[in-house]
Amino acid sequence: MRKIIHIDCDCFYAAVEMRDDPSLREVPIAVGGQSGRGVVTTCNYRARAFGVRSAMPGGEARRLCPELVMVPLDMPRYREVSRQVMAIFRELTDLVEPLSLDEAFLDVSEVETFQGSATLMARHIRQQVWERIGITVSAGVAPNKFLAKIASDWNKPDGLFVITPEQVDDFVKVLPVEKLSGVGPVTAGKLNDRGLQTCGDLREAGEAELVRLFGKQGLRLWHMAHGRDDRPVVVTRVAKSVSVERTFSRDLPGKEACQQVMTSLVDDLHRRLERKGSHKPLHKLFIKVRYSDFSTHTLERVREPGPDAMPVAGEFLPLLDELVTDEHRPVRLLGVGVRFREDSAPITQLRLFE
Ligand code: TTP
Ligand code: MG
Repeated sequence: MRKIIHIDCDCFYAAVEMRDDPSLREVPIAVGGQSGRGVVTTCNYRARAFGVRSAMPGGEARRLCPELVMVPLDMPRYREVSRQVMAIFRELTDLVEPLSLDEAFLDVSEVETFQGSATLMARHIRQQVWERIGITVSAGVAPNKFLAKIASDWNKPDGLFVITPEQVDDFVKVLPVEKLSGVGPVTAGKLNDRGLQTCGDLREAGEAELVRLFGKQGLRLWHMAHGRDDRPVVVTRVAKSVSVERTFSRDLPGKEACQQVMTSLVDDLHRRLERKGSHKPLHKLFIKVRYSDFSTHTLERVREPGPDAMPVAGEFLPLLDELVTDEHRPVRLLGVGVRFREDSAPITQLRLFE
């Protein structure tokens, strides 16, 4: 059974604008659409109360809400905030699949922090994004992607909704077909015309009937109507490096203590590499030391070709030896990491994707 979190920022572009200009916080705002033929890309929840929506012509939005404040788009700023938000997700797991600037799926099935509780992880992420970035996000937790996405929308804005494996069946049975991914107004209309309103109705209609009506999509509907969705979380970003670091509750007294910690630190690195499922060839090893006065030093070396795919503690010790020149200087933090050999094919794909 997988644990999937879907996160979607609340009125994303508008939230960034409100964060950066307090005068916009208490008024209805729409982003984009200020020029004659421009459309609203998004609007805050105050504006939504007037019926303003994404993709609405600016003129119509102003008619619905005369005091609407129109804010021009600032894509570079939204991209930067998006990057920061995604970075918070990646502190939890590398299995992050961004769907757009403001939403992503996370597969946290293997994450052991937070006692393995995806609910606690989602709560943590929501809090971190609010405290560190200053916008709210809504999160959904479920055993698969399609349910997690429905869940994140359930208590929007600033909400969290969890569908546990035990709840899936009851939840799906009464779920309106419009909520299913891929079911737009046309498909929904066709289903409703046949008296099919909920996933429970789809189940009763039967697999053969759904396939007869909708072909391959019918089969997908049939599976979703049972709460099933096997699509994996696909990681499109190519990691250039992986590292782990540890801050000690009490400073290590010096180099020798660092050497002793190395084995368990490299074990952590192995786990992280395995979790990424990355078997790309390693190019470099690096090491990081932060002393008690917070000065931070790093050293990196090309890795000598050897028999092991995974780096071993013995390979990091010479770097430690070289980096730590004062044997008895207290160490606050120690980190180890690897850099992958540049691999041109996936990077090209990433550019296309972007
Ligand atoms: P959404 O997540 O669809 O919308 P939202 O974040 O503004 O509002 P919420 O999630 O709270 O319902 O889209 C994310 C951003 O993408 C949105 O802030 C603006 C942009 N966008 C467009 O440019 N065109 C569109 O048609 C939509 C829907 C969104
Ligand atoms: Mg959003």
